[in-house]
Amino acid sequence: MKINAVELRVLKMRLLKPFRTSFGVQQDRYPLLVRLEIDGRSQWGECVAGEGPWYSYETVETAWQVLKGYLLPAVIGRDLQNVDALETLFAPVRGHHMAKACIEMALTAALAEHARKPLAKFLGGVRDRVETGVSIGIQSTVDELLESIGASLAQGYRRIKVKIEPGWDVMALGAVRERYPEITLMADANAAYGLDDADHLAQLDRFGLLMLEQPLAAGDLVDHAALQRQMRTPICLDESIESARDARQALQLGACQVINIKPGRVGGFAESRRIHDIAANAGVPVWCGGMLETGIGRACNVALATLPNFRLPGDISASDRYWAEDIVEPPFTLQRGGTVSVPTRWGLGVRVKVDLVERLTVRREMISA
Ligand code: OSB
Ligand code: MG
Repeated sequence: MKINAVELRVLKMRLLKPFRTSFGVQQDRYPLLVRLEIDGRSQWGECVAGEGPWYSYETVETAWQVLKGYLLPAVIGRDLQNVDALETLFAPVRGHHMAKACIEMALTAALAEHARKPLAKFLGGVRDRVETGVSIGIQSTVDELLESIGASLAQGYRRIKVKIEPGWDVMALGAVRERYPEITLMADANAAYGLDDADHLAQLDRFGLLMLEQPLAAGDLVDHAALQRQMRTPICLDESIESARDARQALQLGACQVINIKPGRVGGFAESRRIHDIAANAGVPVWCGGMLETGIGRACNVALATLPNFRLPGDISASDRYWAEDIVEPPFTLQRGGTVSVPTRWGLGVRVKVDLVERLTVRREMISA
């Protein structure tokens, strides 16, 4: 397969509700999309980089520059029979896994289409629906939090993740547990704490959380291991795991008992698969995180979550939790048992609404040889 050219676009899309985490509030999302011209057809992909360098050092702007300046010149016009060839060409660029991932995932979808398989089957998936949950942002009041959880449960979601930060943790989760003693509940701190907070965080043990996601800074594997020794709640790593090497070292250190895999964060499907296998061999479950994706990135996440060691519900909510109108057809909808169905069409499995994408585009550029 040959990538003849790549179109980069940034869209502007308003989230239905502002999303607040320990690193800030987001109301508008500016997804970076790529459209590969490959063997005479178009293959869409999505980069998960955020608008500012909060969750990661990567941003929409850095991804655009690294794609345009380094990654795309290395691959445009080359014959690529598989993803290994792409990874080899990308290897000289240090980091920037989000920029790399959007091309890797788009190429994989194109290879799946070429092999006349749905992406999930092409990846080796074993499920036709995936379990999902919701990620609930930091609210102004406990009443609003309880209301938001109630609404999600009423819609059929079965796992609730609550964003926390210092000042919005023990009290908020205590109120949730009092109202909903039985729900599958977890918390995500997005790196808002330090090891000095270990005693405070250990108070979360009494809430029977499924896990505590990324309590400490991304680089603090050793401190996560120390914290895990001081609390019963399983620690899950998100920001800390950018590669299979990170996963291997985190597990060796005892820094976590669960891993959140976002293919867009780790460089794509191939690296996700490596992390999946390392975790499986260690008896550690993984689940698929989300980055407020459009239907394009969501289709990739759904496909990945069909692999066997994705044993916990993902942050893969339905399209209507984020967008008034998704840019793919059909949109992702919530099915019985709090699941999302895996597309069965070849390749990415959803059709991109090109006219809508066109209307939402705020920046575009064609990169060719
Ligand atoms: O930490 O998992 C996270 C969204 C943006 C950046 C980081 C995270 C999140 C979420 C939302 O929690 C997950 C989703 O529903 O897409
Ligand atoms: Mg997270």
